[in-house]
Amino acid sequence: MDTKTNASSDTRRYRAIDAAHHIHAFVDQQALNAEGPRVIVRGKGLEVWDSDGKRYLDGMSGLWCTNVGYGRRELIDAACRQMDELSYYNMFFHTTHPAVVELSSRLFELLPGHYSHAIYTNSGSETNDLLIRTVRRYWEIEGKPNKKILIGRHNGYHGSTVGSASLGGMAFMHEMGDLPIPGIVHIGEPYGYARSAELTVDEFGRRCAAELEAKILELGADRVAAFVAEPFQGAGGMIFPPDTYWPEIQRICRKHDVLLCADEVIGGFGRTGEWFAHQHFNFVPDAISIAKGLTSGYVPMGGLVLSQRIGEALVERGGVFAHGLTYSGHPVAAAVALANLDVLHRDGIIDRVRDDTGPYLQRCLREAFADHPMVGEIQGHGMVAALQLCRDKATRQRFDDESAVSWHCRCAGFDDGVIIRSTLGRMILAPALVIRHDEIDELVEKTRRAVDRTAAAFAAR
Ligand code: PXG
Repeated sequence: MDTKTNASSDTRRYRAIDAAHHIHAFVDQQALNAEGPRVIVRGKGLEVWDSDGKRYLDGMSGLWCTNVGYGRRELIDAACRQMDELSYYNMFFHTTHPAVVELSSRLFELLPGHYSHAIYTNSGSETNDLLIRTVRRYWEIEGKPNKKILIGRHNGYHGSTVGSASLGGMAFMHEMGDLPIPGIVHIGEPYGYARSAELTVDEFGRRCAAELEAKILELGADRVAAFVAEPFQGAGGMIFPPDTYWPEIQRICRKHDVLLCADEVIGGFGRTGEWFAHQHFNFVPDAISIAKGLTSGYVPMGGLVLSQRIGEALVERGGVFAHGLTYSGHPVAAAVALANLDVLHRDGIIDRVRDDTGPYLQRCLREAFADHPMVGEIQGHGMVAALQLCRDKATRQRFDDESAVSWHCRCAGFDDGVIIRSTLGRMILAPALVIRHDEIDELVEKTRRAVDRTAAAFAAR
């Protein structure tokens, strides 16, 4: 493992300045400073290099976002051209610009016809804050101002701002600073591995969905604005719901006239082998949150996509919607997004995930781990997968300190030159959609070695 002593002088300098001035995301800063972060300096395709020249195969697409890989010339050129032409203009005071117009044109070609409008942002968090405001505004316009409550899920992740962290169900985030804000409640997550022994996976899926109906009835449907969830849960452990879950959720939302909102910040733009994850799970949201893969992470951009029902209400009957960001629809972000969508489309990258590389990754993982004593469950589809680490496969017993176990596995991977994500006892793989077969082989082989090393380290405890 890298140590402070064998790091290069560049690395030591970066670490010293970073430790002095930079507070990082979701980390004990003092512990990080003691160890020193890895300094990533370069990326190409699926590979990144650190400041000591070590190469890593990135099995996490940065942070679920570099869908076309690092360093794609088309995106770089689009950014340069746009900066040269019009580096900035805003969406306020009756103006627009061609970059955002062309992006909308392309985006709504990709989306089914029942979506009509988008409001652009700079991130997933902003998008989900906007989602809260938009669904409440929609019900005001519909003459139902009491329909205000949003229902999210425990362990869901929708971002780090006040609204989006409230919508998410991360208890440790809520504990800091009086979250959630009023009018947001949560139901359980469809985490099938933790179900009780007498339930089948399908029964468990129906039972999780039934929680939504119970919550709507408890609150009163006339007070519930929307249900918001990730089609598959990402940061909360890459949890794929049982097949029975989404059809039942959709039925319940329609029955009680509750808007169904899909947070596609991770699932969107090809991750499951469909353009959007809700298409894989076969349900039809009223609103879709997008970010990350929209620009493949080259520049920040997000957006809230609205169905005709919501879009037309806002436009035709809503008057002024008092919302706007300086960088909504930023021309450089829009130009990069358009180039990214063009590359995904032109090169058939998402079809390849659906028909070739996705099935290959999933098959390789199942071959490598189906009989592994420490892997209790393998979930995933397309270019996303999770391995559930367990103490006892037969009884589905998990480790007491499962975060420490999965963190060990993640560090073993880094050591071996592969980046895989650890969460609450699950290892996640979500490589760029352009991954080749030989890179999938390397990813699976190195993940196997990391899990083996973790099994050896924890076997005796
Ligand atoms: N929704 C979902 C589903 C996300 O995964 C956000 C919203 C927020 O997006 P921004 O752009 O504001 O970060 C996310 C972000 C992880 C991890 O550990 C995942 C995210 C962010 C940080 C860490 O897997 N997703």
